[in-house]
Amino acid sequence: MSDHTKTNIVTLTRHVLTEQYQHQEATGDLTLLLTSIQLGCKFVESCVRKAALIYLTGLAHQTNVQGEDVKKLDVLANEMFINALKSSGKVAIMVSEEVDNAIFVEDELRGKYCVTFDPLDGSSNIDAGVNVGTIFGIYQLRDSSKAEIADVLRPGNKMVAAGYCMYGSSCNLILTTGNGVNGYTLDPAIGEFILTHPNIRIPPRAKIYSVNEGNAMYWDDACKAYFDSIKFPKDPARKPYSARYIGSMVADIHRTLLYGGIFAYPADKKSKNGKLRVLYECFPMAMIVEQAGGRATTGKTRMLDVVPTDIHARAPIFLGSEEDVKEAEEFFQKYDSLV
Ligand code: P6P
Repeated sequence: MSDHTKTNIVTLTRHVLTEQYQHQEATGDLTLLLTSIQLGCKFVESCVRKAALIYLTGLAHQTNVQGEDVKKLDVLANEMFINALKSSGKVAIMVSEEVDNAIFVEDELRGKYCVTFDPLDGSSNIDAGVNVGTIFGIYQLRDSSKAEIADVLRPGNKMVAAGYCMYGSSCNLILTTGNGVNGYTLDPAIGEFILTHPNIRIPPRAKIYSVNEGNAMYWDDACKAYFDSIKFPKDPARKPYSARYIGSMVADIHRTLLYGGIFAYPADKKSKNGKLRVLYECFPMAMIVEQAGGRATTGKTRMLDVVPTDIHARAPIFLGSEEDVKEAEEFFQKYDSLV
């Protein structure tokens, strides 16, 4: 008798279909949309893997809407996802970190989903071989909408799915469709994402904090006081937290999701709304972390309740283990009330 586990492979598509079958109204459209996202991820993975060999690293001598230097891989990844999503026939609106304005798909190819994405987040780390990733969030068009910008300027709690794909020692795709979080690993031999991390749950607390301390001189007093409270605990029974910061959001969040702790990109005197973008960084990561039993906040309000005013709007973010993030929020509230 063959080893059943080796021939009963649960691919991402099969897993999502099984989950979707439980919803009477499911049409298979989301599964088909996710197939086009998987294609984009496989393409980017192959480019990242051989970037140095085919001179894809280095600057593309362009700057993006954020005014950041664009790397060749950014350009390739962005074009790939736009083409894959458009040709799926399931998308009406796309918002890309690399494109100034929202992209409205022509009528004949227009579907019912809106996809926000950062095609290659953390790309400033590519030349150093550090993990980078693609982040995406998915909304459905509002009822009877013909596709307007208001369909994407909605709170993150209206998203129907979110995920990221991390390009590192292996290629891991983490996905939620609103019913928990699952992780899939690309098997390049068969070109399929295989279920390897079913029902991911974030630990309720862990002694790890992940923030760019190089910005500490710009933080407000409440933020400085919170991080000091976990680095220099007053209670002799409590040990200081460990610092872990890669500077590539997908990598930092993936570690936080699996090991726990708190990740933060606070607002500061340099960036009054923080650095990370709401639609294609904060919201997808907040949905994933909440679906895994964690918590995500701006420091004052639940991240997924934020209503973005612009497709490239930024927000401060603290997310991770529920107990750690709750402690930070209580700290800020108490500190603010003292000041
Ligand atoms: P800093 C990468 O450029 C990015 O958008 C995220 O991936 C990452 O979390 C953040 O910026 C790092 O920013 O200011 O710490 O280098």
